[in-house]
Amino acid sequence: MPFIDAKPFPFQFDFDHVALICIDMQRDFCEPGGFAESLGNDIANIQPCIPVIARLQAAFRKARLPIIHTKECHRPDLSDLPTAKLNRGNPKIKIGEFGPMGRILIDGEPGVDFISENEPRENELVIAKPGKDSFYRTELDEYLMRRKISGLVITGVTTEVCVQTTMRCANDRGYDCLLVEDGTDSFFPEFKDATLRAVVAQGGIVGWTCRSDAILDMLA
Ligand code: C5J
Repeated sequence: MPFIDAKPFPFQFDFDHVALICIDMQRDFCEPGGFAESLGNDIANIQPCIPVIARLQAAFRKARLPIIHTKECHRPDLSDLPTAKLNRGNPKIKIGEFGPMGRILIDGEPGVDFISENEPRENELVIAKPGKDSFYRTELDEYLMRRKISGLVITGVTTEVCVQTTMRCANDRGYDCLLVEDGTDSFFPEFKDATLRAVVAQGGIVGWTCRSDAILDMLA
C-alpha cells in the first residue's frame, strides 16, 4: 500500500478505504456579504484553500474515490439550534434572520449553498450538520461504516472550528485522519498554524498533516 509523505510520519493511503471530506465550503463562510463577514471576519484569509480543494476534488473524482461535503446549517423552524448558539457573541444578524443571502444558516437558503468552485456532484454525499462536529446528529458515521471507509483526507473551513472538531471526533471514532495543510484555512492564520501543529504533536495525537501536492502526485 502506498505511503504519503506526511507529518509526523508517513500516512498509509489505502485506496479501497479512503474518502475526501470537504467541510463547510459555503457561500456564508467564503463569499463577501455572507454570515462570516457580517461577524467581522476577513474572508480574504480563507480564499487560498479554495483552488486547492478544487484540485483535490478533481483528482478524487478521476480516481473514483468518494467525496463527502458538509454544510453547517439548521432547520427552518430552528428546532436543532441551541439557544446558546443563537445568542453567542450578540451578533448584528442572528441565525435564522434575513441577511444578504437569505435566512442565515438555514438549510435551503442561498448562503448555505456551496461555493461554485467546490460544489458537490450528484453522486456525492452532502451532510447537513447543525454543529461543528460533522458526526453530531448526522448520518456520516453510518455512511463511512457502510462503505468500509477507515481513512479521511480532511479539507475545508475553518481550520480550528469545524475542521479541527470533526478531525478530533473522527479520530475518537477510529478513523485515520490526514489534514491537508493548504486545503484548509481560518479567518485567523495564527489559529490555523496552531491547529496544524497541535494535531501532529505527541506522535500524531489526532492524526497526520501533509501538503496537497503529496496527495495529488500519488493520485496522478
Ligand atoms: C464556523 C466553521 N467557523 N465551518 N464554522 O463557525 O468552521
